[in-house]
Amino acid sequence: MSKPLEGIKIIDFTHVQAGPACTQLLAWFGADVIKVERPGSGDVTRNQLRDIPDADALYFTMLNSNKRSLTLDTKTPEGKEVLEKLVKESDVLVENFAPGALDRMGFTWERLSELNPKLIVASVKGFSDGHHYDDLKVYENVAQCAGGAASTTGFWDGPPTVSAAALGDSNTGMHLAIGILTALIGRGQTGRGQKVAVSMQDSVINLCRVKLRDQQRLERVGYLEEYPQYPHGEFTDVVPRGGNAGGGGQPGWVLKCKGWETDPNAYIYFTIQGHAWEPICRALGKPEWIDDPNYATPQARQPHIFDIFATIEEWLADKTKFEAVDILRKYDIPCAPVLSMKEIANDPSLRASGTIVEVPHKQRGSYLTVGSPIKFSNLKPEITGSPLLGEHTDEILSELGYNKEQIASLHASRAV
Ligand code: CAO
Repeated sequence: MSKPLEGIKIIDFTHVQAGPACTQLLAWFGADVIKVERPGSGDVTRNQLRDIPDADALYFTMLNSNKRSLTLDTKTPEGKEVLEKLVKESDVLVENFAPGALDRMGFTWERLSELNPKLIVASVKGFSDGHHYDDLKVYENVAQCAGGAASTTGFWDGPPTVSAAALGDSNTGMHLAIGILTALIGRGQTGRGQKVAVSMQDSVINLCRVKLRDQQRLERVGYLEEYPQYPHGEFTDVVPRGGNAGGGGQPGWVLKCKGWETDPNAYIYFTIQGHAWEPICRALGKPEWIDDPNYATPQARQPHIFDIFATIEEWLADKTKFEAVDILRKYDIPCAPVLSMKEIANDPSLRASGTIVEVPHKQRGSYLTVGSPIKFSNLKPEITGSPLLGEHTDEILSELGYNKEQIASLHASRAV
């Protein structure tokens, strides 16, 4: 099966998580992604949080599948020459260096587009160009704080809280991938490349849009009726942290199931969707609630929503999270077990769908990684292990036209 991005050559000048997540996605869909790494060290994540001595860390392997690795010191004249050749033959250059690093290397947007006017240059930075913080280096949690996620996550009596989901890193990479694909379609129309820039702060804000909605609602009416603070608590002039309340306006909460005393994940998320009230009452054995004016409407339920959740927890007390969901699904009630990472790693459905895959690796044996969360009718991405540092250096140099002697001389100069 041919892959839609076959023939697209990408210079992957990315590191850590935000950029590599983007280029990994494009590699899954067929792009030839050449990871350019500093000789000797490579992407810092190769060494970070290692679980096997002398083997690439999972942090690296899980963000760099389906790529080739070229070691290149782009600060040496020889290395710059190789990069220039590569630029002339590539479709996209992706980078997430600190602000100004690519310019300092001598590869400004102007220089790159002079070398190859069709090149798309895609960048991740912490803050967008011209922002008053645009000189800052940024990591995941910094972006979550600057993007409104931390101030709105957690419980009202605790501090701002960051999410385990990589809203600042991988999420930004996904935005960048959309930008790159858009620019590739644009290039088909104009024949020219362009600069695509995504900031981590902006990407987090894009995912926090419902909280920006809530800020405006709060300013207009002074309260937010779906938050646990309503109607008994206090609102200030900023969106509060709402614990596990549903952001879309469907009241819901994380509820204890059998075994919660010893299992930190023996919980389900239970949603009281307006139209599901009748089946919820039937499932819980509370048919009398269906027409009771104290329960019949979302407005009537809200003042004692936590008493309702407590009643549901009584019903859940003798059921595991899986048993509870199996009963509730028959009533069309939106709910799910709170799954641990161990359960996710071993979930047969996730293995069957290719969302979690086991791939071979030259140093590690095999390891688990994520496969494409996007499913196509006519494309089944095959996930391959991440490359070793410089594994494809000679192969890529010879594709660029270097002969054996020239390659040996590049090695001798330590440019590769
Ligand atoms: N050859 C020669 N030099 C290279 C090279 C190569 N192949 N690859 C990188 N370098 C150089 C860079 O040019 C830079 O040199 P200067 O500082 O002299 O210009 C240097 O390596 C370090 O790059 P950096 O500043 O990007 O790396 P850092 O570890 O100091 O910072 C990070 C890391 C992530 C904070 C920073 O890159 C950043 O803010 N990136 C943008 C935002 C981002 O993507 N953050 C998310 C990362 S995932 O959590």
